[in-house]
Amino acid sequence: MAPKKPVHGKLFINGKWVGSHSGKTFERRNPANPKELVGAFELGGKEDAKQAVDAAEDAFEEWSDTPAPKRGEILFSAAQILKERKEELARIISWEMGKPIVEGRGDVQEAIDTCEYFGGEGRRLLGHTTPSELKSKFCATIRRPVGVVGCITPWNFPVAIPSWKLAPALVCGNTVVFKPASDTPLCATKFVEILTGAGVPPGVLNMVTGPGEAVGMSIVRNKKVLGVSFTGNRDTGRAILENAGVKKVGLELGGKNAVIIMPDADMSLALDGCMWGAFGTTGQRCTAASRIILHEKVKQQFEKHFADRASKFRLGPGTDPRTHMGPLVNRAAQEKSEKYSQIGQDEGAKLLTGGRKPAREGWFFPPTVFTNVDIGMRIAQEEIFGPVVSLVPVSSLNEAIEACNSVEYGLSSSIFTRDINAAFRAIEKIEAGITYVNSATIGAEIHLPFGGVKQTGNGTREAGIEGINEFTETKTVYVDYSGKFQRAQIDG
Ligand code: UN1
Repeated sequence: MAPKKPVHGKLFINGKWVGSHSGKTFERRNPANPKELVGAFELGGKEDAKQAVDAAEDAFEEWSDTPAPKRGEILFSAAQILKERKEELARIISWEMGKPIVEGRGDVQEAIDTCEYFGGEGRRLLGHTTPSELKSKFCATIRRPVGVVGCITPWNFPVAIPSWKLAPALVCGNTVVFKPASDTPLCATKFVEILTGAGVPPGVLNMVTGPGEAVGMSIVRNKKVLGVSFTGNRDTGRAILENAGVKKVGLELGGKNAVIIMPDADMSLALDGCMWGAFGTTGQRCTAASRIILHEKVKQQFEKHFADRASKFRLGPGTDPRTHMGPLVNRAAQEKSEKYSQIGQDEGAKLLTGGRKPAREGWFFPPTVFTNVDIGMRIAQEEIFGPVVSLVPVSSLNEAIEACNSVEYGLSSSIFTRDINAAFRAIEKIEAGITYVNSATIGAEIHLPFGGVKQTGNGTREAGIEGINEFTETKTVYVDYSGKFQRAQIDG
């Protein structure tokens, strides 16, 4: 049973659930059935963001002095609570955001993995040591927390992505102001409850719900905030960079990810991979496969089966276990998929299936497949963030790689082939942060770095061992125990 009672969500500042200065709330509705209210959430603003930052600043000294293994233990407890409440949370995710329940469970599992992984970082947070050029001198690096950090998260992985940011931020000794997406405030509230229940002390983690311009930008502009981590759309990412001033900023801004299918590929595997990569989470992943670059020798065979399978997908609420694909997150997302379906037809691509919103309640849109897409067309260049896929025919591996690289983004990519030379050539030449061989573009594991090149980001990576770089400053330490005055570069 999905929870059905509307919630009144509050802000979380200095260890207390509080109302906003505005005294107003905003609503979130079930995307599969917009008549149904998920809840009303406090409409935070500049004042609330400021209060949250002040609370985080006050809590910083004690938290950053807490031994990192103790901070890690709190994350292990959070992982335990997430395990116990996995099913409940998965249902809330499906209800509030729309993804099928099986994917909701995956979202929670990703948060469990992340809390366990970064819990373990409490006993690592490795620096390095290296010899000195001088005698009797010790050289090393240690990691220090950044300070107060702002974590601004999207709705598509409403528990997992917050965990990618909050878990490393906390274990590294930062205090946090968390601004979740306004489409998934309930998931964020639950995650904060769990972290607090696991023992995160008051002031260390604060959450302010509300509009990006008022809340998010106040956090970004606040001089007491020394780091910002953001996942979301490119325009917001740019605005964050422009407003952050001199701060540590980590950005993950989406993709236009491609799967390359070579003639020697296992076709049934490639079909399964493309269905999952393109239509998993209703195409609403930064890593979603929105372009399939097809070798002309397998074009006919592939497009027929792919469109056939896509047209048989069952749309429905995420909470219904029979659902293949849930709704889009909101009306604007549905309109965007519809708009691009029209653009594709106007550009002269051939629509094989989908393209029109169904006559039913909810923000649904069917799997939509275009073929004979020219790589320069807008549907093959712009991020749609919906179940709209472009099949692009090519005649060689080089042409496929060139097509793959012809976009501004560079997050994920994939190639289906049995030819090891082709696979390694793709690994080397594709401009992306992630390349899969014989697997879809989605499904990154949390102990490996996640992020992209070109306009996908600004060079940071989340998750894995590199995930702590975003939330630590490196301090270089020199200890001269020679008892003499020694000058580097001169006395060596
Ligand atoms: C995203 O789409 O922003 O690799 C994150 C994946 C998931 C995370 C996606 N583990 O598809």
